[in-house]
Amino acid sequence: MKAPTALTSAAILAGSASAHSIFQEMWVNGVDAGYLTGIRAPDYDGPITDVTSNDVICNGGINPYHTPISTAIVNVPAGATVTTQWHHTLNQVANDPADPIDASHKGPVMTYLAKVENATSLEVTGLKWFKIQEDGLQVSDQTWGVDRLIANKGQVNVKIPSCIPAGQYLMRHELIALHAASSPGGAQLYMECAQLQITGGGSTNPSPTVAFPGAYSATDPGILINIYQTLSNYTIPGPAVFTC
Ligand SMILES: *[C@@H]1O[C@H](CO)[C@@H](O)[C@H](O)[C@H]1NC(C)=O
Ligand SMILES: *[C@@H]1O[C@H](CO)[C@@H](O)[C@H](O)[C@H]1NC(C)=O
Ligand SMILES: [Cu+2]
Repeated sequence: MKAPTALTSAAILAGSASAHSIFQEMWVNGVDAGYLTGIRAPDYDGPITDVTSNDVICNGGINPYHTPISTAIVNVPAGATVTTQWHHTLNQVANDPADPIDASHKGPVMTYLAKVENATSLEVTGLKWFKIQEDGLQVSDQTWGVDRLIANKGQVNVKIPSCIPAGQYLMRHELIALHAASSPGGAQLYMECAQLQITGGGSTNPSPTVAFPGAYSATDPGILINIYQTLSNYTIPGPAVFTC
């Protein structure tokens, strides 16, 4: 990790460990799709810190994908709940205190979908992403999406909208660790994309849509932020969540 100059001692402690995370398995309505099945996961668990890089789309650039990349496209009925699983590393070690992610890595958890022609195509630029889930700061007790992810043993429940058109989609599942985010480029973005075949559904065109890169700026209030204070609000990066 980088060692920015003006950090609190908590952030410096947090920055000393390479305690990152990878989204690596999912369940559809409680049924395990299989380890790494339909998920493009890198071997290395490190973050993306340049929000203008193509690596923020689906990772796989500076952190190359584990090979062979899954060619599975996971069937998901519209309206289903997808449960995602994060772990500290791809090859988990027993009794890892930083599994599923180090507790210092506080920040939001988000999920996006983009309709694609071919969910196994590795060409991911130019897609139109809409947000379907977000979990930022609960102001009352200053707990974050990542705190809830840790409490839930690395799992996040994401409801797939019931009204979107059937077809192939990429699901971009992301968390942003803000422990070093008080200096520009300090926020750590972790994301993987899953290959979905959504069935059923409806005919609603989801909106708003955003581009990656483009949806985030390095100076967004949710990206450039000192979390070592009591926050009265937190602006989750990206667009509003689409609902049917
Ligand atoms: C989808 O993309 C994969 C990977 O590029 C390719 O092997 C496959 O032929 C494509 N399928 C179709 C139907 O175009
Ligand atoms: C959000 O919190 C920041 C820092 O605590 C504060 O400066 C700002 O006024 C707050 N904004 C709103 C809309 O409450
Ligand atoms: Cu980390």
